[in-house]
Amino acid sequence: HQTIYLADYTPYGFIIDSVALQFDLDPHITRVKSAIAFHPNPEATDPTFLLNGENLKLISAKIDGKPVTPKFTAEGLTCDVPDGPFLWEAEVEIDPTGNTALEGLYMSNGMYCTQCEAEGFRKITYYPDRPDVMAVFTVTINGPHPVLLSNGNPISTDTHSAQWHDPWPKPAYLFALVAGDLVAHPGSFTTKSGRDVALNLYVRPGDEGKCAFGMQALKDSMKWDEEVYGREYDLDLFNIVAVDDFNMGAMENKGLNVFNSSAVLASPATSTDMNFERIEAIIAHEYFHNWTGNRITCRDWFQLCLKEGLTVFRDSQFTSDMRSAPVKRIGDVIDLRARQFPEDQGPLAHPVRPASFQEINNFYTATVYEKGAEVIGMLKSLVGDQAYSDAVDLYFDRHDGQACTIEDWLKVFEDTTSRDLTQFKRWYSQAGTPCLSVTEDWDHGKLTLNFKQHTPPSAATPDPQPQVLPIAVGLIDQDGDEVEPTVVLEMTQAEQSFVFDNLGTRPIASVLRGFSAPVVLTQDLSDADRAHLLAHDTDPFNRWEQGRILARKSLIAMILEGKNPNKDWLQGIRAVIGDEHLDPAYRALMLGLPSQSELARALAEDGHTPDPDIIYAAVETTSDAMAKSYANLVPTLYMRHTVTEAYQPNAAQSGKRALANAALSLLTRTDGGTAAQKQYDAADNMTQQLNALANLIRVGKGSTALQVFEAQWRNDRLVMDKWFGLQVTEADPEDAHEVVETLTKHADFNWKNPNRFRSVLGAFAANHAGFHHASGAGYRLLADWLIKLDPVNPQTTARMCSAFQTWKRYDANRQDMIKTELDRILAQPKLSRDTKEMLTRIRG
Ligand code: BAL
Ligand code: ZN
Repeated sequence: HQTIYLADYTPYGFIIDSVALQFDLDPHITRVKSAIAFHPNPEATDPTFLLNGENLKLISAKIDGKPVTPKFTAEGLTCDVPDGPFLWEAEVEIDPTGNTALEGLYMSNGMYCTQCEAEGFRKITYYPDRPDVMAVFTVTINGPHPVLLSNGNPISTDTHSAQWHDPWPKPAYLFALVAGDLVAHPGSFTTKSGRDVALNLYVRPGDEGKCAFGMQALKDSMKWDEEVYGREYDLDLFNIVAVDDFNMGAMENKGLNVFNSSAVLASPATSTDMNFERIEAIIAHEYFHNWTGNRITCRDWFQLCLKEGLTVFRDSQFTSDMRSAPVKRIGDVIDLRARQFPEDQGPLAHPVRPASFQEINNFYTATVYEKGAEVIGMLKSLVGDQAYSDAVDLYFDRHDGQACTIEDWLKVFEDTTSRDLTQFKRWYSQAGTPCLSVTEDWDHGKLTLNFKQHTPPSAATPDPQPQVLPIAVGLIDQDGDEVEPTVVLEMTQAEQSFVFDNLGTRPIASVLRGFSAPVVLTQDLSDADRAHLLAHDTDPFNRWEQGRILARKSLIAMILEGKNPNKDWLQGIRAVIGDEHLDPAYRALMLGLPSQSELARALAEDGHTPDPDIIYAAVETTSDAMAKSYANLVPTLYMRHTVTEAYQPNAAQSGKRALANAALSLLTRTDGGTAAQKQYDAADNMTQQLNALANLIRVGKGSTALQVFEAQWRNDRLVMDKWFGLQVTEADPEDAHEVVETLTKHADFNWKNPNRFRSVLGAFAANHAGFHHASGAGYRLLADWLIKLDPVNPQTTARMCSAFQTWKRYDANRQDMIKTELDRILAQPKLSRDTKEMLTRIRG
């Protein structure tokens, strides 16, 4: 397979004046007619006329009305064309039913839908399928379906035919078509300049009751983008469609967002608080793309973080404003450490803007998205809020309607702030998580913080250079008072010291407040100092972080030295969770423990070989110790925060439920499941029902509830995904692989549906000790399923290969068994480009 390099970019040889498409829909033989007006691009150096195409049957091709015979290439076709403007017309045949990869035009439960990002449009017709080719589309859809949708505004709708026009030039990846027997949940929004926008959420009949929350989230997003970024919506219509078979979470097609139904459908009875929050964030994310992605798009796919990093950053600002900012920040950091750090520290490490790829689908990663958002957060804290806002305004003014690069993005910051961002740009070009260490000198009222940074080399970045690090620091004195409020230190060198003067007694430094840079911090603080920060830090992130570090140290001492859980840590957490002045959601986070794979990473970082069984046992013992130590507080916490009013998915109620459910998990360890069974029987919402069920499974009393649950929800796909997933997540590691085997034989295990596949196999890869079972059964099982799925859906298969990315952490036996499985998959004839690239990189 061919490797594509950022350095090789050249502009396309032609500019498109207009695109007209006609679809005659048929489940097996859909005809697509295209009429595309081209003229030569004066800025291009290569005049070759290339159109991408994949799995297309060409019926006819004409240039200026005359039939032509194109030459087919690996990428599509090429053809001799006139010197000046010309009209390309083609007719192709495609098979939506046979399209199980879910890229291009495909069927999901009898409805037609599309997914074109990144390179799916070439499976619909011959076209220059690259983001820097932007065009105005007119689309005609013929088919016997009540609902026929495409981008933009409808210009005519008859029975069995609809015509759409999108006035905004767009790249092909933003094209969308949906057709089927759908019902609309309508809404409306008036923009700040008075434009009335019709809103619709289209769902399959039966799902009407799951639309209200998504619709409200859309309106909240539209309002927020006007208020915070000054961005208004730009069409008369905004449609969202829910689709059951979808590789990603959702897709920001212009005026016609297509959503994985799990990322939009919500009701109290079927969705958890976490589902509601995620749905609100994804709706916001896709909506915000209208400006950061659609109006201003990417020049090429190497620039993916230009739209994704920025849009993730924007959606996290939105969630922070809608809910609790500290809780959102802590959740984001937990997620970054769980998904991005392993990527950045293993064989898949790549820069936020990669320099090369084989299959772009493999670069929709936590690094591009989440680290990409962290980079923007750092930029904002370096330049300040006002300068950030000015720079972003300039970005919109200067680049509206263009396909841009990271250079364009950084330039607006340089132009508005006169800062030189040359060194900062390394955040886009270097892979790897910087390790930051800090030591202190104390001398008569003067505290010196001595920082060192170093990024481990990787295949992608063999010789990393120092990064620009915004390090937010505050000082807390021995009485627990803040003697120095947060300042942002700007570190640019490999080693650098910062001085705080005129201090009375020696304070404790609260470093990297708010997780101001995505680094691994080593700070030489005593446990007593950490406990002091846990009790008194004014920065909510760092307060939580100190608890987390103490928990991790306690767990690692148990794992390596067989010690008991640290009593001071238990005591410190107890004080926080019992403090009724604190937000319940925040207290629930305080009760969390580092994940088992995070512990494995920490051990490996310190040169130890992690043993998944011992890690599992240490976490269990610690949870038991918490349950015992907090035994006289837990029932009160549980009772006090159990919500009895009508269910609302808002932050206040969901925070209470999070704390009550964290308390229930501890309670179940001492009462054997009595309270969980009671909660299960009384639950009128999915948050309480599912949490009770998890606790029952954990204490071996889940079988009846699981049957009851299945009988109640067997006709609800999204709830059944939870039923499948929970059994795997909560399975005892010893028999997790057998649980998975059994579930994969269930009549409803429709493995071609990505949500269902992920609910079982994805959950399995996340059951750390179960997946890494010493027999290797877990590795074999996942490999079997990846081999089976690859010919059907390469994208979802490749995504799931990352379960193996940490393989070099483990012992020689496990490494050998994993290697055997990687090689077995790699030896499959006709392995997809997606999976092959992933496994080759992981294998190293
Ligand atoms: N653009 C792909 C889905 C998303 O990031 O919104
Ligand atoms: Zn996005």
